[in-house]
Amino acid sequence: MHYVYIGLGSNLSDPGQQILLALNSINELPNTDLVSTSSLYGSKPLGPQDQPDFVNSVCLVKTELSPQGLLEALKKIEKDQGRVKKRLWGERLIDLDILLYDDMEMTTEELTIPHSQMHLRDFVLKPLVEIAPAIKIPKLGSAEQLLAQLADGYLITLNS
Ligand code: ROI
Repeated sequence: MHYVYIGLGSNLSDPGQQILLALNSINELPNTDLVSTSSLYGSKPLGPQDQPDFVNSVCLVKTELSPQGLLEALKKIEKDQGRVKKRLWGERLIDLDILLYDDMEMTTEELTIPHSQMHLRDFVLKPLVEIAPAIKIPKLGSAEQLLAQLADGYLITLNS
């Protein structure tokens, strides 16, 4: 069994619902169980500002899928849910990112674990620390400390 943290983000077509839909699909993957899910967080877009605010969340799954197998499964969920690529760093219906996979470190053309930008993003670290207060990112250390050191904040209060 492997323990994997997945980041979820959406800023189109009722983002909160898109996140919940994706969590359901993740829980239905073969040999994969959802262990815990963070609250939903509102955030200002990182990237072009002429796009809607995001909803972000992080979940923990227990899985027998390999990193590559899980990546392909997550891409299929994104596609089935109706994601179409619009522009770089632009709006998205649903984005599913592998953040941490056990304490693995790996880089391929398709996949970098830990996620290369996660330590710079409060909309990733805050929900991560909510469900895993003591979590450490390989080479970088405590997610809680990394969060405290961040200069820029994207998080906003969600009004739903
Ligand atoms: N900005 C926020 N706030 N949340 C995201 O999940 C997110 N995802 C992205 C880009 C477009 C870079 N910006 C984001 O992929």
